[in-house]
Amino acid sequence: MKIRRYLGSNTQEAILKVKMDLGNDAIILNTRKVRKKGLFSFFTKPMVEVLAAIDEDYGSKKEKNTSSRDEKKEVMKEEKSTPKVSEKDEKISELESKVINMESMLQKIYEQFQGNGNKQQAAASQQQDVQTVLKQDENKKESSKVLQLFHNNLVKSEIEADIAKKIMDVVREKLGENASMNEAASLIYKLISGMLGKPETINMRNDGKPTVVIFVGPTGVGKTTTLAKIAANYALNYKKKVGLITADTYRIAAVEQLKTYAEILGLPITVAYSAIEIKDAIHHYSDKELILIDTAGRSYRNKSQFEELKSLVLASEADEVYLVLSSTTSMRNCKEIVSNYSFLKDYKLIFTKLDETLTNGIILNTRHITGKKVSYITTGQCVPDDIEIANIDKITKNLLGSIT
Ligand SMILES: Nc1nc2c(ncn2[C@@H]2O[C@H](COP(=O)(O)OP(=O)(O)OP(=O)(O)O)[C@@H](O)[C@H]2O)c(=O)[nH]1
Ligand SMILES: [Mg+2]
Repeated sequence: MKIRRYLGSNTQEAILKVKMDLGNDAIILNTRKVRKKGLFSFFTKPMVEVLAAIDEDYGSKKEKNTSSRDEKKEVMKEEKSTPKVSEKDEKISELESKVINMESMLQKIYEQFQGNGNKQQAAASQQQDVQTVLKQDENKKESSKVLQLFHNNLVKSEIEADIAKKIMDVVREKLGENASMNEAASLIYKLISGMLGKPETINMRNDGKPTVVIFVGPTGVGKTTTLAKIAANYALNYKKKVGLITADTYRIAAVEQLKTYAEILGLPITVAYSAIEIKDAIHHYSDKELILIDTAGRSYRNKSQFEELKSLVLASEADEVYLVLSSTTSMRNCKEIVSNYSFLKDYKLIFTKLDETLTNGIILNTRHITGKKVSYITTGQCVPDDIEIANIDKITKNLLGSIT
């Protein structure tokens, strides 16, 4: 018994194919609607599948008949005479047994078809699994590349290696290696801006007494210029009564420098040569709302100068101390500077000369090392314009860098 499958756009077409191939003796075992395989099969019209069977001998009989057709033409004509009754019965019982065989075969074929279908399905899903794993792998590679790019940016921004690592460790812990560019960027942004904290400027006293602020820091970082910028802003924009004191008596030019700013701004200025004179000067300004004290730049390597500075800061009983640092300082030197100024109980950070650097790494590093609040940043030599309250958003974006 031969079993074959025929496809047609409709039942008639499929049955015609059966008859063309197997002849009129073919038995139709089953018909069903099927769809072609493929990505867009769902959108195509279903086909009709016909499962047809024919006696195994049919083909050979057909061949034999065809090959000896001419020779036997005459004989066949003779044989066409009506068969005997016993022969008919024999044929019927033979057909019956064939049908029974066919049924069981059909069952087997059906089961086989099912099995194949399952196997095909399993193979297809296996293939899909492999593709998913490959895709995940690809994504993983892509995302770990994303995290690597962000890490590189932090290092390029001159963020200390241990701080950059800490940030990326949190990112990996919270988002995993599969973090997308946006997820990673927004988390790193949050972490950095959180580390930088909210900037804090001068907290004015509200008990009627003047708020005393003293500026300290290494030589030439921009203490005097920054003090002049702040004085101008409080006097001109906030309309505060401001008094200036300079304790930088090491250089005549230093005193003259602040005197010039005071004259331009129309603010009083007092020169203090010692810790006691500072106390007197502050007392003298009791009618003022804000007193700003300039100090001489101190090399952090000069111990005796540092002792003098300590006594000045103590004598001033300043409400606030500002450590002025230039953003052009190397991180190595900056660490040494802040360790030398660790005698200060509390202070806020001012970063100058941001116009001279590309990266803002020093701000995050120093904030992280000292735990002190960031306040102002200065961006040029122009008094009073080139100063602003540290813009955490801008600094964070600068540190985050861009990824293309
Ligand atoms: N580019 C740039 N230059 C600045 C900035 N702030 C100050 N300067 C310049 O830095 C130089 C030193 O400024 P000063 O204000 O005298 O510095 P200082 O810390 O008072 O110096 P000493 O009193 O000698 O310790 C001056 O030429 C300033 O104009 C800034 O934000 N950007
Ligand atoms: Mg100065």
